[in-house]
Amino acid sequence: WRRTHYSKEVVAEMNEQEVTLMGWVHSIRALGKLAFVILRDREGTIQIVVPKQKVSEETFEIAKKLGKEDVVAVKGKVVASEKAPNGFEIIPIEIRVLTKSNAPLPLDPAEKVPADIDTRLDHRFLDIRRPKIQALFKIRAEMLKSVRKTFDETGFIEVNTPKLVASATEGGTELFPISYFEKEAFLGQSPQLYKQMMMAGGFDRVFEIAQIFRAEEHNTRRHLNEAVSIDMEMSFSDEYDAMDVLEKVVYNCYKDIAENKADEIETLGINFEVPDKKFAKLTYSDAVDIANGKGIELEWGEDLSRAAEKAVGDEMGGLYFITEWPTVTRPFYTMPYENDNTICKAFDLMHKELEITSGAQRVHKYDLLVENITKMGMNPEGFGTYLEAFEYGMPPHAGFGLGADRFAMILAQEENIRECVLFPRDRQRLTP
Ligand code: ATP
Ligand code: AMO
Repeated sequence: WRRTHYSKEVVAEMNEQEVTLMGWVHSIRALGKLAFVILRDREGTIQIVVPKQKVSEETFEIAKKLGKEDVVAVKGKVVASEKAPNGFEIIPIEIRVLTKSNAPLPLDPAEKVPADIDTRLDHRFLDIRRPKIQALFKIRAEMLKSVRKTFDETGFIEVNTPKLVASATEGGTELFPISYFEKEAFLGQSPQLYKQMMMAGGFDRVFEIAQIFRAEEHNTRRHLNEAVSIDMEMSFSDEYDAMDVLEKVVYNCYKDIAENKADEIETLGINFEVPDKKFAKLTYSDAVDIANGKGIELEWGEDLSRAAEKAVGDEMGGLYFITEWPTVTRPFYTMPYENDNTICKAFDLMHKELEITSGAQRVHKYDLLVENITKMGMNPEGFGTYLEAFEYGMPPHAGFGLGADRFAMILAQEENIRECVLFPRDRQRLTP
């Protein structure tokens, strides 16, 4: 047997047509001479009606004995019926049980009130069978598809860089050390150094969508220890060019999801609005003023605290950039302004109080880069051929890292980043 249709593809107009459906038993109700089976597949659910008089004795016996989450194939006839939920029902010709499920279930995908998040993540494969969760991950997949499309249309080349690395790139977050034969090595925190080397390689515009690893000690609803980062780097460009590309990438995701994932949005029960094409811009100094104005203590030069991010997020709402950051708050590779090197050409893209992207124009001058590395207490010798790339013709360049999991969280309007990752890695969780 081969599946002929997904549940969603069957309509009343197919009256009398034979179809083969495959999926899981979402629920089963067996009355004396009648059984109702709700079959669930990737695209939804469909009702199979099994009247004793209209099916073979064997089919009726099989139907009656079905259990929740058994995997079945049903060959049946579409019968238009005014009484049925969608104007038709399926009367089976034959039912095959492909696999029985054990009972009771540790988590019931048909349950209206879901279990707590830890139980759900422990039995994630069952949780993923729930239509809401399927909808969420289809939206996430549409996001990644849209991102690739926008990068492709704007001349970016997709690259893959190593995740087993020899050094840190992002100060302020810890590295995961690993044993790499006789050498010291780490899991990559960011493709930062590699994407910059691609600029020295003459690629002009590159992007990468890949895992980043960060030994964040704290347990929050917006941090993971393994996240997916959408990174890009572009040559002969400054931070404003990078912000323009980011606006396109983000806006197109909203647009594509609104256009192509209307059913999933409905399943999630959210009010999904496409933002304006251009996002507001605010300087770091303005952000400090807003926070101070709301009674939050914050000195110019400090990174924005959670309280400050909340205050600014309340004031701004939606999507907005924060630009012109104090140089001391950003990594060594960030380009300071020529006329005032206390501020730099860095930006963050925020959604309300959540940072979803960091980016900047980079230092492309060798001497300044070495000076910055040294000033931040690191040894330039540890940077190997990264620094060499700046000695033989490095173009001016800019780029950003957009957190895919955080962006998915915003798009699906979820409060906890773990909801948007199939198998999240946090302080407590290393399995499944
Ligand atoms: P990035 O790591 O790229 O800067 P982020 O959004 O992860 O971006 P953090 O720097 O981790 O931001 O955190 C932003 C602010 O929130 C920092 O001031 C940090 O000290 C604070 N913060 C982080 N985690 C917690 C926590 N669990 N409780 C309170 N404050 C926190
Ligand atoms: P940054 O460290 O700000 O910048 O990271 C970029 C974006 O990645 C996401 N992110 C995370 N998401 C979930 N859990 C985490 N622990 C986590 N850490 C980061 C956030 C963040 O905005 N090299 C620079 C980017 C660049 O300048 O191009 C960088 O890594 O959404």
